Amino acid sequence: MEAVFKRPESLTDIPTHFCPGCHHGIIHRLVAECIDEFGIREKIIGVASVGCSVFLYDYFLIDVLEAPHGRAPAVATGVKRANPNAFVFTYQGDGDLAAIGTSEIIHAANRGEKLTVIFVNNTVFGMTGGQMAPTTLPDQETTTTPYGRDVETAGFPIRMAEIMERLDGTKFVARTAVNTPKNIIKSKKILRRAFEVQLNNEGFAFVEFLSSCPTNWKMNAQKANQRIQDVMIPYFPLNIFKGALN
Ligand SMILES: Cc1ncc(C[n+]2csc(CCOP(=O)(O)OP(=O)(O)O)c2C)c(N)n1
Repeated sequence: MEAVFKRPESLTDIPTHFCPGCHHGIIHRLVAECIDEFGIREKIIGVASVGCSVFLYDYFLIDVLEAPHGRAPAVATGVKRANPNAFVFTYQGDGDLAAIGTSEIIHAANRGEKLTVIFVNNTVFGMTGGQMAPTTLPDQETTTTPYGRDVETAGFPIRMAEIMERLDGTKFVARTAVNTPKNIIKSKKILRRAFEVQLNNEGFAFVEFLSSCPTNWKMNAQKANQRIQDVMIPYFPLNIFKGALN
């Protein structure tokens, strides 16, 4: 029988443990396809964050380092500077990148480190049980905002891609989603371009993925995809903020 669909070689052959409807699996696949297509499995080094993203090292057949919470861009900076020919990327959640790690991401981007940052924004602290993250939407119920996020006391959701866009050190900045087949196809193009930016030694690339967390959002996978469309995208618009697809 002719195979029309197969696992990228950069992914391990083990079943995923992510919750049903979680988007990490789709994003992993897109990253793995890029690694395979650019033929960089032997020179790529991933830096995983703390949170559900950490399981990167279980699912990728590549070298992966684990950074302390939020510190992936700092660790990746050291890895890349010590190995300028390596392809170095971080893979971070919103609690990791936009809360405890805000300082590291801002300064790595501002320094123009030649890194590729993959930011998975699911608007909650997923692994620890659904607490409010900086990206939690106004009125969104979480375990620490049981009556909904009140912006008067809990502040506003942070739009990280827009902040990255304003820094002189960044070369490519985009926000994308994988909630529909069309968005997945677009995401692949964006991710490929983000890879090229580092492969061409151009500089810092940042791709924000709007991602689902059906377990902590307390809804099924289908409704979670709809929530991304109806609630998240209006607040976090999909766009290529800096740079362009070739
Ligand atoms: C220094 C430190 N503080 C707190 C924690 C606990 N902790 C583990 S995962 C996590 C939240 C991660 O949230 P996010 O980055 O949004 O990732 P997700 O699980 O949603 O993918 C926290 C606070 C930790 N591991 N280390």
